[in-house]
Amino acid sequence: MTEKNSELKRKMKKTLDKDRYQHTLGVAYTASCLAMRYGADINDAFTAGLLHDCAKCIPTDDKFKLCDKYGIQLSEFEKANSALIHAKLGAYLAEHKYGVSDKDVIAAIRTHTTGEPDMSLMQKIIFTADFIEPRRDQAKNLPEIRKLAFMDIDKAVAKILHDTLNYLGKKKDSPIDPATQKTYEFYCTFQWE
Ligand code: DGI
Ligand code: FE
Ligand code: FE
Repeated sequence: MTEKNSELKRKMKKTLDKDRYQHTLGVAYTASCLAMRYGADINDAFTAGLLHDCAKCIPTDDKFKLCDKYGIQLSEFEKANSALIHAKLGAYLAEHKYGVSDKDVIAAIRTHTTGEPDMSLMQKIIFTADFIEPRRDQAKNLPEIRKLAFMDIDKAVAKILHDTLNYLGKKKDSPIDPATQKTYEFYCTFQWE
């Protein structure tokens, strides 16, 4: 592991709770494997995985204060659904607190929750790794999506979005972020079946 990544790993162990830290390691290693498969930079994928949830354990009040302080623009949806804020705030902290300069790594952190249309390989890797890392066990169709992720990442992204929209649609009090919907509309042309 690079010196920089070991340092970031130590920092994440300090700032995240135990479960979130274990999930973070799962995402970092899964993202590295996807990078091997698709020819992305392995160390960058590891960095993005390590930092993707770096803002997750900040109390909600503080998340709003920090976004205000740093001039991070939140959508109406994010203001009403604070669970989504950690993606944008995390991308900011990755750059300004943790010293990441790679724009693609920062973008991958920013879009890891909702995705966005026409993502780069690194963005798709983090979006997918977050969903399939070994400790995840709640989502339907995980075995199939895990296989698909290593066969055709666009199809995996499409299926993850499809299942997420389906799941949120059925759940009470879980409105769908227009950003997630837009991402699905872009990726649904990649048919997984
Ligand atoms: O941070 P993680 O738990 O690893 O996973 P995540 O970043 O994908 O999701 C964070 C939270 O955001 C999770 O509780 C699910 C929720 N979420 C993702 N997309 C949407 C959403 N919530 C709503 N209401 N609408 C969405 O479109
Ligand atoms: Fe997250
Ligand atoms: Fe995550």
